[in-house]
Amino acid sequence: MSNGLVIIPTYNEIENVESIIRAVLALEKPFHILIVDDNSPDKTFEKVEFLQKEFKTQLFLQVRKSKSGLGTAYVHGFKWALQHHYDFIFEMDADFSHNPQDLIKLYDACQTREADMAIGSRYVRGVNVVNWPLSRVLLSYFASVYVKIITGMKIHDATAGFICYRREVLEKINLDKIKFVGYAFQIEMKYRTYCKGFKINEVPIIFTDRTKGQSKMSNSIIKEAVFGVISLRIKKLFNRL
Ligand SMILES: Nc1nc2c(ncn2[C@@H]2O[C@H](COP(=O)(O)OP(=O)(O)OP(=O)(O)O)[C@@H](O)[C@H]2O)c(=O)[nH]1
Ligand SMILES: [Mg+2]
Repeated sequence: MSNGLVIIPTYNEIENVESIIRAVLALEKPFHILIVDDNSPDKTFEKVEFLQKEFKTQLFLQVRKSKSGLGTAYVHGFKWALQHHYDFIFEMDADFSHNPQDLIKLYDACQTREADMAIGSRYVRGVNVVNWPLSRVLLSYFASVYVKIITGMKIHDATAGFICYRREVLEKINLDKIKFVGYAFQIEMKYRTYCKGFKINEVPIIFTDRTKGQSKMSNSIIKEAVFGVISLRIKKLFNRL
């Protein structure tokens, strides 16, 4: 049994999925993994099913009918994690942008109760991003500045998707109300956690651009974030968060 579950949403990650699973399960801390796949056309889920024979008690899989966005994939995973009694629940990408070794740092921050939510942050000390085009770095960096101005949250990396939550946080947040799909989802989770008064810590990490597989970033994801932040702030004003 493990007290920590790493949720990894996947869509067409056939080139990454086996290595990321092996890298996480080789860590000295025995985490479990839940893959939430959206019926990937490249059959990522079949590779996971095959690996489940090797990692019977550590690797779990949920396959949804069709591509429905990263936000709802995580909400699905969070509910599964709570039902299965995990105390520490992680968000991580499949594409090795997040170094699996850093899971331990995030875990330690939450396990020692220093944090209820630990964020793997690119912008605590300068900008720690490897191989991203300047346009992506600027977009992501200024997105965080924008979020800080609108919401007042003092978080350097508001769109980060490498996170550890103590289960109490996910129990307190009404997961059925989460509707955002991309970057906005990451911002929304941080804002709801912040508004409930939980302790948020940023742990410095180095983020590396994916070398295999395709990005799912799109203009609609950016638009959702720009308007989403304003709508979150308005909801908060009317006490409807
Ligand atoms: N289940 C599911 N997973 C998704 C979906 N969209 C993205 N993902 C996964 O979410 C993680 C992050 O997606 P990325 O495409 O890497 O998005 P990003 O990190 O913003 O963009 P890049 O780093 O530029 O590729 C990856 O593991 C994706 O496979 C989706 O609609 N459903
Ligand atoms: Mg990525």
